Parts: sequence; C-alpha cells; structure tokens
Amino acid sequence: MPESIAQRVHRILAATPVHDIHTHLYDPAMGNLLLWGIDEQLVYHYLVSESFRQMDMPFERFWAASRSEQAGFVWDALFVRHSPVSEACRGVLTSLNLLGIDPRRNDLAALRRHFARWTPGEFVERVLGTANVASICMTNSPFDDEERPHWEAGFARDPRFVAALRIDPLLVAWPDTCRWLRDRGYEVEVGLGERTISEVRRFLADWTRRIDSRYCMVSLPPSFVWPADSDLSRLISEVVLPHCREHGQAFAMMMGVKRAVNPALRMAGDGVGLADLSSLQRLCAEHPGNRFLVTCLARENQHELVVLARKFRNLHPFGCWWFTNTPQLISEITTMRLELLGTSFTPQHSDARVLDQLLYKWSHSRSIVADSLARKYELAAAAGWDVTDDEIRRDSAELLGGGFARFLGR
Ligand code: FIX
Ligand code: ZN
Repeated sequence: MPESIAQRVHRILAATPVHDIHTHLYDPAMGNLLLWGIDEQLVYHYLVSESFRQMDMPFERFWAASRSEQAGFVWDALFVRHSPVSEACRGVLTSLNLLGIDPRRNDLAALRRHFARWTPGEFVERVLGTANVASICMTNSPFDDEERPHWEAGFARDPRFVAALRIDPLLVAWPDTCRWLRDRGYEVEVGLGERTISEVRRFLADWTRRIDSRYCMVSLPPSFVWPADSDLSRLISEVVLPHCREHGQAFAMMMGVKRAVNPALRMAGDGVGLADLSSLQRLCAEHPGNRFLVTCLARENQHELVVLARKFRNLHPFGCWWFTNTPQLISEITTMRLELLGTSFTPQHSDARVLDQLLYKWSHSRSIVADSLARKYELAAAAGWDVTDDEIRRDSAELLGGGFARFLGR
C-alpha cells in the first residue's frame, strides 16, 4: 500500500535536520554552563512552577536545598504522587525514552546512574544525533557574569553552536546598565546624549563581532510601546535599529512576558500579558531597512502577529514560545500561520535550557508541525495538487531553519 500523505510528511520532517533558532544552551567548551542530565531536567523552571502546585513546602525551604534535593522534590511531587501528564512532565518521559531509559522504574537514583555513563562530549553527540538537530542558536549575554569571562578569554567554538546577542538589561534597565557600561570603559551617561548613543553602539558592535552574533534579541513586557518618550524607545530607535542595519543583524523581539509575577518562584515566577502589536506595526512600517523576528507569549496575540506578517515582509514570526509550547497551541498556531503565510515563517524553536530537552521538544514539535502541514497538502491534493516528496523536503527544510537563515541574509 502506498504511503499516505501524512506518513510521507512525518517521515520527511523527521529526517530533516533542524536549525534550532533560540535556545538557552551553550557551546560545550563553556563547561558547566551547558546543562544536561536528569537532575537538571527536573529542576527546569517549567516543572518547578508545576511542582509547587502539588507541594506544601515553603518556597525558601525548596531554594535552600541542593540541586539534587530539589530534583527529588519535583520527582516526588510530579512523577510519584501524581501522574506526569503536563507537557513539561511528558517532556521528561519522552527525553528518557529516546535515550533508551525506562522512566517507569519510579527510582530517581537508578535514573541518575544511567546518565553517569556518558561524558559531556558523548552526550552532546548522542542528543544532537537522536534529535536530528544540525545547529543550536545560543542566547549570549555580555551582562552575565558567568558567561562573559568565556567570551573574554576566547575558546575554540563548536560550529554547531551559533551565537545571538541578548540585550535585555541594556533596554529594560538602562540606568543600572549605564553604570555597568561606565565601569567597563564606555563613556556613557544616563541622559542618552550623542556621545552616549555612539558609545552604546560601540559596545554592541564589540560584542556582535566578539561572539559572531547571528541576530540581536530582547524580551519585552506587555507595557512596551514604540515610539514613546522612554529610554527603552529611544534606545531602540537610536541605538539598536541603526546598529542592526550597520551590522546586518535582525532584531528579535519576544513580546508579552511579565517578569517576576511571583518573585518567590524565582525563574519560574514569570507570567504572560497581551502585547501591543500596534507598536510592532509602526516599527515595521517606519523601518523597512530593519528585519524583525517576533514571537508573542500570549495566545491572544497570535492572529494579529500573523496578519502583520502578511503586511510587512521585514517581519518573520517564529516559534511557539514557553506557555504556548503545548501541543494544542502549537497545532492551532502552526495551522493558522500555514493558512495565512504559507511556509514563510519558522514554526518552532526549542527554548531548551537542558541539552536533553532537545529530544522531547523536537520530537513533540516535529510531529505536530507534520500533522498541520500534512493536512494542508491533503487539501491541496483534493484540489488536484499532488505534492511530491521533493517538494515536502524543500518545505520541511524551509520550516526547520532554512527560511529563517534566508531572512537573516545568511
Ligand atoms: O526570555 C526568554 O528567552 C525566555 O525564553 C526565558 O526567559 C524563559 O525563562 C524560558 O526559558 C522560556 O522557555
Ligand atoms: Zn528563551
């Protein structure tokens, strides 16, 4: 019996290497910054916030515990005392499963022993091979005291780990960052005069070159408006956009995150809000010489983002970010994007913080994207357009990073 369209799409998409365009993973040469293993998986902030719903433990007691104790608390709350049905819990199961580890033993010590047999180098090869990931875009922050020394000292880069410059502190905490820059020899003042603007641009140019950045990125709160009489708005107009034009960098905006809604949860305490996409519309319209990569955290922003992308070819929607990285929403958002944009968008990024997560994030997303895409080919076939395997291969490569690279001009 010939393969169905759905079977062909699943087979081809699974065989297409993905270029993961946004993660929080690091080049293996950066040592301990690259997280992996069962304990790191369990203390992932997605799981920490879920586990607090099932524990009475005071927040401080949890944070005072060692990493492996914290992992034990999460394991007990979400895998032993309750069933692991959430997407983040399912992710742990899929990742273990794809590593050939039986998660059903309910024995964290036994799970840990499995990981002890790999060296970090072997584990990287195993995960990238199994997840069929060709390249990984890092999130690189010069403001991070653990990360910066690696770049300053220099290291032999793994060409599969590409860099992207993260600049949240510069844009959302200007007065503090101004002092930080001054301490590092940049002649800046809080007042954003001409000299300061050119010095901040020098800082961005230095780091763009140092890390060989692919694009420059920021996450923005729902309150973000542009243009406005604010440091943030002026820094975007007078520093970031000219910098991006001069250095051929796209500007990635991750819109709609409310940081520290519950600070007691630390990194797990961020929330979501509706972003004002009329600001994005103005940015795209007034800066046709800039390219904008955009993902929105709120489900309610997704349709407007897609419609904007139909109007502005300097706008590339990407990913189902964080709270939208759930099967139902990936399916809804991807289908909507295919129906309104064809293949001119990037359906997913992993946002992985732990190497093992590439296994589940890509296996789950690939399968949902395949379902959405197959349905579109079936509808085309019903209208007389039988898609060929070569066309499916072309479209898959486009969706899994090829279109993104072209948008970046690479
Ligand atoms: O701002 C970001 O890049 C977010 O992805 C993170 O801050 C967030 O913690 C995360 O990991 C979401 O997936
Ligand atoms: Zn991220």
